[in-house]
Amino acid sequence: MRVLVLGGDGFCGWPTSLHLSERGHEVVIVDNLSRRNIDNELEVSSLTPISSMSTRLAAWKEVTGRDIKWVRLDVAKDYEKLLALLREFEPDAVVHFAEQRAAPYSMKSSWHKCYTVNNNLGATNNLLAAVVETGQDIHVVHLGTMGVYGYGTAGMKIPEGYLRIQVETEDGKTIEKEILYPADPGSIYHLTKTQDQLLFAYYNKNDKVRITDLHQGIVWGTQVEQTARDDRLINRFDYDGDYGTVLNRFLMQAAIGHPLTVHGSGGQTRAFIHIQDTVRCIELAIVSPPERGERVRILNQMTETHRVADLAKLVSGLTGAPVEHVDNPRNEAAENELWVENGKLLGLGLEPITLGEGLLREVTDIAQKYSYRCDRDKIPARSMWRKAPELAEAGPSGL
Ligand code: NAD
Ligand code: USQ
Repeated sequence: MRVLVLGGDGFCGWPTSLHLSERGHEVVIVDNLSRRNIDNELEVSSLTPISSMSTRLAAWKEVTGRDIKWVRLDVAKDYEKLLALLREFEPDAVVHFAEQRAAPYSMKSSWHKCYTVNNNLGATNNLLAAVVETGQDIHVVHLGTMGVYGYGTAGMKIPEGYLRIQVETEDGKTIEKEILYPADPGSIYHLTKTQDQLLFAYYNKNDKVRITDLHQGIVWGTQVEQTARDDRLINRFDYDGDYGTVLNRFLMQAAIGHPLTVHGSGGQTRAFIHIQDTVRCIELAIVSPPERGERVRILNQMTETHRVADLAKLVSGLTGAPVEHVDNPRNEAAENELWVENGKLLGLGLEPITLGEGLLREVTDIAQKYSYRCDRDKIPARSMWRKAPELAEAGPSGL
């Protein structure tokens, strides 16, 4: 298949591109390198020494003999170039990773809020408008987030995208319907993902665009089979207070003897998936697209759920690192339960890597090996969800 990977230089996009290339798909990457520029803005670098795009692609060619092309363009701004590329390449599928993905970064200032909304919604709408304009039957596979649902489940399992409801009509009848699960974003970043869902629903209804939206949990781990083959192919590892996600941060903190930074009580429960499973899920989604005319297919791309405090305990037990409960900079529920339906990807053949496997290897092979590159000053999460302390007192709203 011909696959266009938008955001193919990123943490999920790079290993996905290599995985798909190795599986025989023809891959073209689009990326504007905004993520690397944000590292410059934040004065931080990936813990792992990532190579430039041209070095990465030359190394892949050298190691496997396979070509991956890279086109540098801004999906949110360069609409005409994107349209021309779709017309020229005629992809069977477009995998859309090209968004600003950090919740803390999206909350840093009003500028960061505007950037995140303009970038993410601009990119998604440009892609969908361009797909329709080409007249081609392109399957759009988007990386969404578990966070669109909020994390409170009122005692029920979160279904895969749609909620079955019953409505009483005026003449006393009961009608059954399926609606998009009510959106409950917890940050400006998560808000953009809930709005992406409406763009997908509309273009799917009006233009019959085939769309798969993968509601992914927090990704942990660094390497996949292909990125581990050569140092020049290594994947990025974010550990800083804005882009580092919780489990990878704990693994790095343990490696350098830093206390594990649990926000508040650590009672927050979240969904997780290993990066190797991410790339497998994306391939599964690509090779079994929805039918034309089928509604947007939503799959929950996660394999297990954990409380943050339990993760800290697990990593501490493996490494001896102390646990520190720090003030939570976010406006989120201190405690929540989370049950998630994920039968669709399992049904397509996903065999999950669980947390127990590989956790310690991740600490030694990646976090310890590159710990000399860590800037300890970048570890604390300094992006605040609310400015005034009196507002923070009010506590989070939500389900
Ligand atoms: P990332 O920031 O590492 O990668 C995103 C890539 O997209 C970067 O290389 C960036 O330069 C590029 N990009 C951003 N805006 C662009 C634009 N306008 N034009 C062209 N390129 C652009 O993020 P990631 O961790 O790889 O996440 C990829 C996707 O998966 C995101 O949409 C994110 O919301 C989703 N996701 C990630 C996680 C996670 O834990 N990392 C979990 C769930 C969902
Ligand atoms: N947390 C800590 N200590 C830390 C860092 C985080 O306790 O040092 C807590 C946070 O307060 C939060 C939880 O861990 O309760 C998760 O935070 P995170 O930064 O790991 O994840 P999040 O901000 O939700 O975002 C990440 C990705 C995002 C993706 C999302 C999936 O950056 O792109 O959409 O995970 S999900 O969480 O399922 O919505």
